[in-house]
Amino acid sequence: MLVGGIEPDGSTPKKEETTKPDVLVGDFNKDGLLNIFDLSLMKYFVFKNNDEYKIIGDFNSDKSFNLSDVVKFSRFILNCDK
Ligand SMILES: [Ca+2]
Ligand SMILES: [Ca+2]
Repeated sequence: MLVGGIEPDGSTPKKEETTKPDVLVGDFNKDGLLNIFDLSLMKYFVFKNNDEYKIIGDFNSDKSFNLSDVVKFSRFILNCDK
């Protein structure tokens, strides 16, 4: 999957691929919403080394899935899911 911006052959990728991956980041249960259920799953999966969760769990876009993503996602959920 393309994460950076320019394809190896120099072509410009489609716009939607540059802005976000084909999964909703943080949507661990894949219901199209970001809420406390995803946070629970994120906390569970953060200790698993699985490439699928590396993409979906990278909430702060630093290309790795770790506790800093969980912290940021927690704040996001607490501010938005009242
Ligand atoms: Ca969800
Ligand atoms: Ca991250």
